[in-house]
Amino acid sequence: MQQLIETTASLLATAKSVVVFTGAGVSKESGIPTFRDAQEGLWANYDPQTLATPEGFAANPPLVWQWYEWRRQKVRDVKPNAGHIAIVELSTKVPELRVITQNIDGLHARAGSKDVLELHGSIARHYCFDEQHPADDVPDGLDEPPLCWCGSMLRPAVVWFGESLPGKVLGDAFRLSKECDLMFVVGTAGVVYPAASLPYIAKDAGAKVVEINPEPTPITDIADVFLPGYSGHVLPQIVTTFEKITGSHP
Ligand code: BJW
Repeated sequence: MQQLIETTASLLATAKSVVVFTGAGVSKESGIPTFRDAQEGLWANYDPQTLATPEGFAANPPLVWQWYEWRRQKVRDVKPNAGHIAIVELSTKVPELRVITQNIDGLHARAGSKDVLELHGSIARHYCFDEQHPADDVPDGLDEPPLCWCGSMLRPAVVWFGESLPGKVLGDAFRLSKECDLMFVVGTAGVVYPAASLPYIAKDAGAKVVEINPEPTPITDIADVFLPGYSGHVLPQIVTTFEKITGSHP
């Protein structure tokens, strides 16, 4: 493993433009269940792939609203972990680093990452189901969706299956993936599209791909380096090794 970390640190030492593409695994060590794990307790009998659809919301608005309230509460109660913080540290040591995340939890920004591209929206914001009017200051703890001024139900500002990703964010993510020379793929199962296409775009354009995940994924096949492990453990080791080989101790 140390050899793989050293190889990764050497790639970083020559990289001019780095993208860190993350999924639910990067927040796991903060105590946020991964998307596929988000079926704890009360939610054990529900399929997240059904809850996270416009059809699921239309069929049972209070159920989907309460699932997101439960997750919003969890997000509020936790802190960024060593993995999120290591990404911020790395951003101070390379010419350019951007975070592209599928996560809706806002933990990269809370750790200090700037200009994070949130492909799947944010659990902290809301808009209405029918007209997409944004809504501020939605109270906590409601059992069912409150109504917008137009009468439509409010919903979380996240991207559900079958919905389009925000166009500008997705366009920027495609561009950065084409232009980077090193992409880290951290804590994603790599099966939800179009997000999962980003590592392939980077690879096809000539970037090196480093994957961090305790389990192999479809992306492992194209990874130049696969680091099996937890991001909160592996990312800080990369920072320390990078500092050693470049003499860039703080
Ligand atoms: C650790 C760890 C630790 C654990 N450290 N790692 C092309 C082909 C096939 C299908 C499609 C396609 N293009 C579009 C589609 C349809 C669909 C899709 O992709 N379906 C697939 C399931 C097949 N995509 C869409 O519908 C998208 N819209 C779209 O494309 O519109 C146009 C269109 C529509 C319909 C047809 C065609 C075109 C929208 C996708 C929106 C996804 N939204 C969600 C919900 C957001 C809100 C919420 O969170 O509730 O986003 S789904 C869910 O998956 C969530 C996540 O962001 C996303 C990715 O999940 P992620 O991050 O990979 O998490 P997990 O839980 O799956 O995996 C965790 C990983 O971490 C694991 O690998 C662990 O091993 C690892 N891990 N601990 C590091 N400590």
